[in-house]
This record gives sequence, C-alpha cells and structure tokens, in this order.
Amino acid sequence: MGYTLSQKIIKAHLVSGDMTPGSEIGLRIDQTLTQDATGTMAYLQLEAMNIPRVQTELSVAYIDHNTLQNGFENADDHRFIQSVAVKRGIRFSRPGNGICHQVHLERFGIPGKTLLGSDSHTPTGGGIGMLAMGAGGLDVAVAMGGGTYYIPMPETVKINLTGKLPPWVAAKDIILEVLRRMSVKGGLGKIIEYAGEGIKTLSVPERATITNMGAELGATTSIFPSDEITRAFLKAQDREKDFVQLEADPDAVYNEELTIDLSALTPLAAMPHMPDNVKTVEEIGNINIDQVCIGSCTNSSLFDMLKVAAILKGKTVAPNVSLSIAPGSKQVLAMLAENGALADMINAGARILESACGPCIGMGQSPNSKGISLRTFNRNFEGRSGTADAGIYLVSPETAAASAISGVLTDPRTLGEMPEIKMPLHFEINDNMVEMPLGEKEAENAKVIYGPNIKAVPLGHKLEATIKTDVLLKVGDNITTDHIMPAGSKILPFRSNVPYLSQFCFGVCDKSFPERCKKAGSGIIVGGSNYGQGSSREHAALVPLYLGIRAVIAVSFARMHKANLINSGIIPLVFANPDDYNGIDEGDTLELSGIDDAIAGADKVTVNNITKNTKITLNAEFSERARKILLAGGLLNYTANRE
Ligand code: MIC
Ligand code: SF4
Repeated sequence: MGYTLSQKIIKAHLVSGDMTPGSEIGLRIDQTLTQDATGTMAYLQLEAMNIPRVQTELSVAYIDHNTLQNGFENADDHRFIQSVAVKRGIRFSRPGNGICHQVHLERFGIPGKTLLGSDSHTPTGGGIGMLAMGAGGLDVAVAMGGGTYYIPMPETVKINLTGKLPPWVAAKDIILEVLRRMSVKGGLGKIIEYAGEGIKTLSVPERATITNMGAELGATTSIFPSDEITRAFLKAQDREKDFVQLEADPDAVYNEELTIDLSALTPLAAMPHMPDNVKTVEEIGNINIDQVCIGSCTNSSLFDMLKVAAILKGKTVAPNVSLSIAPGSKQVLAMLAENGALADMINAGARILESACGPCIGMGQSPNSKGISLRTFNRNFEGRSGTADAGIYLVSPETAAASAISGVLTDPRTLGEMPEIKMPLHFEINDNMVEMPLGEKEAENAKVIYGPNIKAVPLGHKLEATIKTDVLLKVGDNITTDHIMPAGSKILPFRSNVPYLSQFCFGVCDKSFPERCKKAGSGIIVGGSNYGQGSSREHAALVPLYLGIRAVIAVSFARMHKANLINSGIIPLVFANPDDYNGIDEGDTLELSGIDDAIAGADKVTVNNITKNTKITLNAEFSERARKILLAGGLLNYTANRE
C-alpha cells in the first residue's frame, strides 16, 4: 500500500510513535515562524527554557500583526522580539516586510519540509508542498530548541479537483465550497490533500489561498503536490534550487474522498458570523455594503492584487463604501508600485494600508455601527472586526473589488469580460528587510531588551488529588479563540501582559466572567463541540489559567487549543455522552475526586455534580506525555522538572 503525500513527509520526519490515525506521533521540525502577537510569549518561553541558539534549519520572526503604534507597547514588543531573534539565531522580518505567511511562501518555504508556526494559518505553506502546521507559541519555542513536535496522527482526506474555474470564479470560492461542504469542524484530526486534474490549473498563490483557509476547517493542515507549477513559482523567486517534486503514491489510501468540479462553481460568500455559513453571491443578492477590505494572508498575493487593480482601473469607489487594500508583502507592494497598478488602486479611491494583517485582526478599519463589510479574509467571527454589531462577509478579491465600485454586493460575472492577468516570470527580489542573526560569538554579548509592558508567563501548579470548584461559564458550540481571548487594536498590545489581558477574557460572551473568576479564585468552563476553534493563540489558555480555570469540559475540542490547554496545565475533558452537556449548568459545583490518579492512568473520570446530585462520566484520553504534562501543571513545569 502506498503513501499519501502528507504521510510521506510525516514518515521522513517521524521521531516517535506509529502512523495509526489518532495515536500520538512526534515530528522533527525543519523550519519555524512566529509573528509578533504570539511571538512575544513564544520568545519569553524560549528565554525561560534557556535555549542559547535555535536548532532548526531556519527560523524566522515576523512583525505583521501589532503594527499600529498607539503607545509604546507594540514598538517595545517589536524591539524585544528583534533582540531575541538576532541573539538566538533567528532571522528577523522587520515591520513593513509583510504578512508572515505571504513572505514565508515567497522567500523561505521549501517543498517536503516541515514548518511549525505560532499562527493558525501556517498551512499556507502547503501551497508549495510543505507540511506546515500552526501551534501555540510554547510548542514553537520547543521546536526552535530542537525539540519534537507532537500531534495525533491525522487521517487523510483527498479532495479531487476536476475541470477548470470559470471566468470570475476564484480560488477563494473553492475553499468556501470546501467549507460549505465540510463545516468548521469537518477537518478536525485530518490533513486535506488536493489532487486531480484541476490542480494543474491553479497557480501557487491560488493553491496557497486554499491551504491557508483550510485552517477554518479545523484541519491539521492542507497540502498540494509539488509539481511544475511549484517549480515555476520558486524559479520566479530565484529559488529553483529549493524545488523537489512531490506527490502521493498512485495506490495511496485515503480515509475520505471528495470531488469538486471547478467548472460548476460560482462566486460564493461566507455570511456572518462563521466561515462555513456559505451561500452563492447570487443567492444573497445585492445587499447594501459599507466597507470593503482586501488583503490578509488569504488573498494578498501579487496575483490577487493585479486582479483587483484591473477591476478598479478607471473607476471610483462608491460613495457609501470605504475600500482599504493591504498588499501582503513588500515584494507585492513594490511590484504594484512599479507596474502602475498601485496608481490604479489609489486613483479609484482605495485607502492603501501597510503590508500587514491590519483589519483582519481588528488593527484599524473597524466598520461603522451595524456596518456590512466585505472582506477577502478568512475569519468573520462575531466582534473580530472591532465593531460588535458589524456583519462580515468573506469573499474573493474579484467579488470584493466589483462590489466596492457598485456599492452593493456584486457578482463579478456581471462585469463582462474578465481582464487577463499576466504574472511576471521573475519577481523582484530584495530581502533587505530580513535582518540576519548575529554570529555566535557576537551574540554572546548581545542583550535582550524587555519593555515595561512585558510581564511574567503564568505558570500552573502540580495537579492535586481533588478539584472541587464551580462552573463559572457555560458556552455553546464552535466557541472560537476570538471569544475566549479577543484581539483587536486595543487589546493586542498587551499580548505579553497576561494580567492586563485577563479583564477582556470572554468579553464577547459575558463581560462579567473575569470578575466572577477573581471572586471565586478557581473554576471550570463547560463548552459545546469544537471548543477553541480558530487561532493558535495560547493566550486563550494562559489567560483562563491566570484567572484560576482548572479544567474545561466540552463535547469536543479544536486541536491547537486542546494542546495549548494541556501545555498550560488546564485539563481538557470530554463528555463521554454528549447529552450530558445538558446536565451541567453555570453555577453548579463540581467535584473531580482522584483526578490526579485518573490523569496519571485512566481513560475516564467521574465528576460529581454536587449541586444536582448527579454523576457524569468524562473521557480523559491523553497520550502518556500529555498526562505527565498535566500532572506537572503544564509544559514549562514539566520541562523544568526533567532537567
Ligand atoms: C488570527 O488570525 O486569529 C491570528 C491573530 O493570526 C492568530 C494568532 C494570534 O492570535 O496571534 C492565529 O490565527 O493563530
Ligand atoms: Fe494575520 Fe489575518 Fe492572517 Fe491571522 S488571518 S495571520 S491576522 S492576516
């Protein structure tokens, strides 16, 4: 029996475990990336673990999220990250150089390598055949130190693409169709592999749009084969030497298969407030809009930007619309400037933003009250834009640009003939905004610069025999990390200050939660299915830890968040019978007696609901390693105890 593409890369990087779906495997990590919003914590942890030099083939620290400098905090954090990077052997991508995933794809990604990034959209690298995964900052810090990265061995799903996209239908519409079919939890525990004749019609930036937004399926990662199209892209980036041809064996066996006929697709949109709430643009109709934002790691390539410029050329943005455009990298922005496309955008009335995440993470451009915003981004979770009652629709660059001109949601197929976009055979290469690390000798004397906003990383404690505490919050299905620990321009500057962040925890669901935690001193959260979906941010675990949360009991967990909970020492437990979710209410007192013994070796735990006088069985299925980490009160304690 042959191997799938991801299985081949896993096999080549396997440090421990066997490749049976669901069982824990340990992987060697070749490359890492961090961004600034998760990077401060990752580097604080790297420093706490006393790692003098990184051990990976390549590690890059990007600055792309916290780029509004409204006070000293973000600038201080950037200097902190820069000082750690140059000292510890990490390349530093300076602010202005672009969004981590876009730049990494252009300049650093290599087919067949493993990439671990402290950002959930790291799977963008799957567009050139990398096994690229998102993880919490601590896991990335461990990987930088040469440590193994552990995941449950995923199942493999093959998505067969047939046919060719019709004019005006884009790669974004393909991934929206996958989301429509599979849902935001459909990818849990799976790797999505794209195959079929249709992939030959998709360029690398289009493939990267699809693997990027595979994060919204909850998938471990997504991947395309590395073929002649990959070679041409790498060659145009002066990196043909990095090319290796990679594909699945012809007799590879997949756990699931799905076919999408590209020629049957039409422009799609994900409606508020979930990326899988997908309808055709035609079905939604010409609704009024207030804002259009083009960019983000999903749709900010040169290819996307040239399409947008061609649509805007000679037109004016509708008076009721504010259009912002953030090209994904310095390379993209410089090339747009040189070929005149940037002038077409500016003349049409676009507000050009720096090459960064920007509005995608609420760093500016929050819509008006009850505003309708069309965005080429990947997430439309409630409140993420910074305006609580705004409605965000996720669309392709074509749909976004067409709508910006008309002032209403517009099917781009109504624009007539599609302009032909010619991609350059050679990109403009200038890595002057990537600072190289210091040599080992010079690095010894280099100082790490800490700003006053940087506070200690909270630590868990050794697990006790009994946890008796109240349910301080009960939430429903598909709770995102944006619910647990919101982002946005007002909160993100405090990513290295957990005590300050804690006052915003679960602010979207229940503003009184942090106060209740403080009063109670400890507590438990009860959640529905897919708890913790979305971002890799470990703050969604560290902040609840700081607030005294000891365990989360849910119907199911998203992969990265579950790992972050374990790393921080919060116990993620699963209802053995999902209906028991209805048997616990907020305010109930729960007792987990003998929890230490159960975590040490049992697969089930019984919780006594003292308020209701009932008993409920919970699954405590963890790897041996995870059990030890939970007993020690988190990964940092576990690592320190082992030394
Ligand atoms: C996001 O898109 O939510 C982020 C901001 O990039 C996060 C990382 C973070 O919270 O800093 C992600 O996707 O992992
Ligand atoms: Fe940045 Fe948005 Fe991409 Fe997250 S999803 S990395 S915030 S552009």
